Amino acid sequence: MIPIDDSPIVRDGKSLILAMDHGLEHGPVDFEDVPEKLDPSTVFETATHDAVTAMAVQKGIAEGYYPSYEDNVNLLLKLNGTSNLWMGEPDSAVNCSVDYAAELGADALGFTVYGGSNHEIEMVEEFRDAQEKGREHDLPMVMWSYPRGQGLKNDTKPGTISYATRLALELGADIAKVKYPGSKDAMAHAVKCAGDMKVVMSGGSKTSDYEFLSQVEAVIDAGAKGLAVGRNVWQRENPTQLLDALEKVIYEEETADAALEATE
Ligand code: FBP
Repeated sequence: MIPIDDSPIVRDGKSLILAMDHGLEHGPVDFEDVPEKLDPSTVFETATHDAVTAMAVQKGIAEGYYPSYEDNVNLLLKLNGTSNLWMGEPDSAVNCSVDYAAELGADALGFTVYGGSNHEIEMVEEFRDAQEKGREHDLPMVMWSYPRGQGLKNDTKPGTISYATRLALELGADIAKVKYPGSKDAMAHAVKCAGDMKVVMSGGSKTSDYEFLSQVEAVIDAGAKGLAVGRNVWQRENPTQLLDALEKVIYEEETADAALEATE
């Protein structure tokens, strides 16, 4: 297994993963205000920005669109995913094999684990198969570590997010993508619980430039190694401008204020 810091999805120890699997996870509703983004090429274009270390998509999008972008974008193939039409206890169908992801040119794998769901046992066993197969292909594994289910009333409270990062470390993820636990201190604790595994913050629904950049500044200060973000980038009118600012906050560790001033 190559060291994670030598992976193409990592730049100077950090990652900015642009996620675009929302059409499956949430449905076309996420594109209502930005209908032009229903064309995946538009988001792949955004992912050619230097700040973006990988684009996370499902198999069908990779098959149809990645061949045109393979020279300019690193591919993170999301192996599982479920639609919002599913009304059961949180679960995620495995939609792509590791061998096929490698054939499509993946540079990394992504896998959701809903710790705490009544389906946790099967999900973790599926994760095991994917993680071990990924090792054979030298493909790092990013875990969408999202504890949720009947027994979890609040899936972003500090103790839940630090459990999410620890669970990812112990199950063999290279990067854990977790929700923001509400404060810099709580994120710092979640990062500590992850040992030497990288933690990145999940973007969440769109907020203002300043609010989002300040949250990113806080998580970088807390020791997180970047972002895996979707809506907060591609739902914007000018995603490139925000990526310019994110590049400063994540890789150059500038403040949100300084990054905004330099890029406006
Ligand atoms: P956002 O930055 O838009 O929140 O995307 C991150 C992500 O994990 C996507 O990969 C995924 O489609 C979505 O959030 C799932 O969100 P949730 O399950 O919390 O609704």
